[in-house]
Amino acid sequence: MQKKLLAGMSVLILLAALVGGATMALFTDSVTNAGNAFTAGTVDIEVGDDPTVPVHVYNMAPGDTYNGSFTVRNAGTLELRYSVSAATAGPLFAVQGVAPGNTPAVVALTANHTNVVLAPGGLATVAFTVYLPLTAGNDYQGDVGTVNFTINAVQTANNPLNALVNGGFEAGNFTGWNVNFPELAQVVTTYQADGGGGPIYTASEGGHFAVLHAGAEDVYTEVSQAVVLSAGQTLAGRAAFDAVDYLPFNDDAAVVIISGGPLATPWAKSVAVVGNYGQSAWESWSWTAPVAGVYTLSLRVRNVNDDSLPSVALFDANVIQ
Ligand SMILES: [Ca+2]
Ligand SMILES: [Ca+2]
Ligand SMILES: [Ca+2]
Repeated sequence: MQKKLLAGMSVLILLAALVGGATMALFTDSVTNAGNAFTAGTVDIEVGDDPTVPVHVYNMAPGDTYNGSFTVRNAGTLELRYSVSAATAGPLFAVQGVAPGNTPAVVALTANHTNVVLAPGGLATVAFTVYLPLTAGNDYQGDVGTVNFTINAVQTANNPLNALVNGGFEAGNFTGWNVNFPELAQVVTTYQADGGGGPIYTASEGGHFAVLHAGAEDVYTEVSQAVVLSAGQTLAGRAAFDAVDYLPFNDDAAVVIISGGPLATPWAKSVAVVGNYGQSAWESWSWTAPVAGVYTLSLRVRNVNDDSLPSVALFDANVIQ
């Protein structure tokens, strides 16, 4: 492919910081027992010394990479956690013309941009690149683009990152979980397989675990919980399956990760796997988020082919690592 050198191209990179401010709801005490004043802390994040000054990059040629950075500062009185996102605008970042030669510039945040903790007064540098591909065509000559960086900050106090509530069911109930058929789901301390004739299970972690019974044919009994994960964070847990049925009534159970639709199945069992009336021991499963996002952890079991001899799944020790 012919590489086209462009002249006279200018790129405007505008640093516009949206300051995510929040005021913590502590309180001021003014009762007669003097001297007990409490003052609300503040969450306040700033960009650079003067966030209104834009960075200008002129004369980018296809193949050029601009390496930029800016500084963020915790100007409040509370420790905070911030995340940065970048949004582009302008023709330099838009697809133009027809392929080949219609690849626009791209911006990437390269460091320190997700869930970075800053103490009061603390500084951090956010690095980014703007890259104009060699395959950019003449349509991009002279074009201008703008990048807006948004920094959202929240307090870290009493605000644990990515909490999974009651992941090991130690509350003794389903606090934190969505349960679609409560009559088919219990939190227990022991479970005996095969309706009381099989092996006895105790908790894999702590003293309690969840037991889900299959219900109507081909309908999952499910408990689920949404969690926020950063890229590279891992969800893990333990599960076991008690086949109460025989083939061809291939009841099954699974741990499913949902984001929009089903994304991954890090654990699954069925009658076919454990054998007629069989069961598995507690097994560990894990799954790592490829990108930051909100994911739903679904624990489930169902009857297959009919609704009799409902099989059972056990779940425990769900954690974010
Ligand atoms: Ca437990
Ligand atoms: Ca069994
Ligand atoms: Ca069944």
